[in-house]
Amino acid sequence: MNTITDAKHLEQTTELDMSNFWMPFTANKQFKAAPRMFKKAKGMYYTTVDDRQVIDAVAGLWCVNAGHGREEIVQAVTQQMSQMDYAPTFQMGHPIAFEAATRLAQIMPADMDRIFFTNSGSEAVDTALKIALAYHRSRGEGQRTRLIGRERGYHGVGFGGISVGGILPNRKAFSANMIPGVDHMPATLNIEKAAFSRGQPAWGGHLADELEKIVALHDASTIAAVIIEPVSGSAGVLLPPQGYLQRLRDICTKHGILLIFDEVITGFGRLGKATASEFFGVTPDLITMAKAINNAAIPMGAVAAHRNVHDTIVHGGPANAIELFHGYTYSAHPAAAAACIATQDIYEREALFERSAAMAPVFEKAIHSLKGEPNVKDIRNLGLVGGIELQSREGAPGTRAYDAFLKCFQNGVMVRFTGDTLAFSPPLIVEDSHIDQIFETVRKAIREVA
Ligand code: PXG
Ligand code: PLP
Repeated sequence: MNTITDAKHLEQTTELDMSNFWMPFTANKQFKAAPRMFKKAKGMYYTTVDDRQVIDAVAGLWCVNAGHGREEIVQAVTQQMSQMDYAPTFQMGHPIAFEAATRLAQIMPADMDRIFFTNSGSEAVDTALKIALAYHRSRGEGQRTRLIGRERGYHGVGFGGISVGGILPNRKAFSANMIPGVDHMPATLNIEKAAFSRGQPAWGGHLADELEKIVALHDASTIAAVIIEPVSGSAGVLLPPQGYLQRLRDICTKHGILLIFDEVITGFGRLGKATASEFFGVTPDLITMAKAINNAAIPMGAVAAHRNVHDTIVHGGPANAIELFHGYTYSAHPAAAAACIATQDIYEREALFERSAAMAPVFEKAIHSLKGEPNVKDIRNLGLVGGIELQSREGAPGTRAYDAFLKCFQNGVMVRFTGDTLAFSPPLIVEDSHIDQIFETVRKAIREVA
């Protein structure tokens, strides 16, 4: 049994049994031997169990876009829980579910206003893939079953998501059971050609043409959908080269293939607009979202579908028949819906998407000021997302970034790391002084792990 016996790490309790919680995406043994624990969060800061203030440079896990502990959300959820804790949305409804869908529809690209609720990004991804298959079947093209993802893509952890995803460790143990008929386009990162680009790299737009090669191999008549993250976060902040997304859109349109943008990270102001689709001016057929949909207060995800996709499925069948055999017990859970509406109110009232756009140049300047520090191999940024890729240590990949992450935490900054890339995605309420504190701490940490 792993326990923390050092009373100073804990409030009130002197011993915490850590053996039962099997932690997600965590080195369990390493963590439990030297835990990092938070007990409170407000605004830009966490408080550790031993009462240190730690600035949140990643908005939790890319999700707390309005900052922590927002009273309006707490009140909306509390009020909803006491009024009605739960009601099903299978053959029943409650107004707040419809209201939440309408609020989301208002900020989605034109005509992408049909909203299916899930409880996470992973579920949103599997839902979107299933909608794509159902759409083609409704059109009498049920042979369109192939799905196309991208190397280094992250689409959550469901079987659908890991099949189209391209992060090898997430797939390896399960690789014999991937869903069949999936191909992957190449990732867009090329450090030799585009190191230290500010914003979208000039090199690499032609990589979209790899999709044509896959289409030529299988024939468009067998392909249902292409799914990509407009900007990928989890794999280490990979940006779409200039022109790349529009080219993918054009190829998909030409061949009748649905395009899915996985906006679980890019949605809700991360790039300075409601969606990356709006930011880049490229409209997909389906958008997945989660995380900042309700400031991560209650688990929630969603898929926004273009009316054409929705209407093809929903208006294609008889009036009394269930059109899509899919849904979750907690789809549009009242508490999550209340949090969603309260969060959208905050985004609107405080103009946080615009604020994000306004802070992006400050963030860009600060992160790129680390060029030239020891082992800094590349720096990539767009909106309020950034990555610093460090040179890996010989024979020990990932350890340099982990050590830098630890130093940062000890010095009051929580960053995220993946491989040897440090990732940043601060809450959109971030101020100049926070940005200074974050990157000066990171600078010091990088020097210390040289
Ligand atoms: N799609 C994308 C693009 C994501 O970033 C998911 C789907 C899955 O969402 P859920 O809610 O099922 O986790 C994500 C989630 C990291 C990290 O290390 C990123 C995510 C999740 C956990 C860790 O950067 N993104
Ligand atoms: N497993 C069993 C046995 C169930 O009855 C259900 C839902 O009724 C599920 C899984 C799916 O749960 P959820 O709807 O929360 O995704």
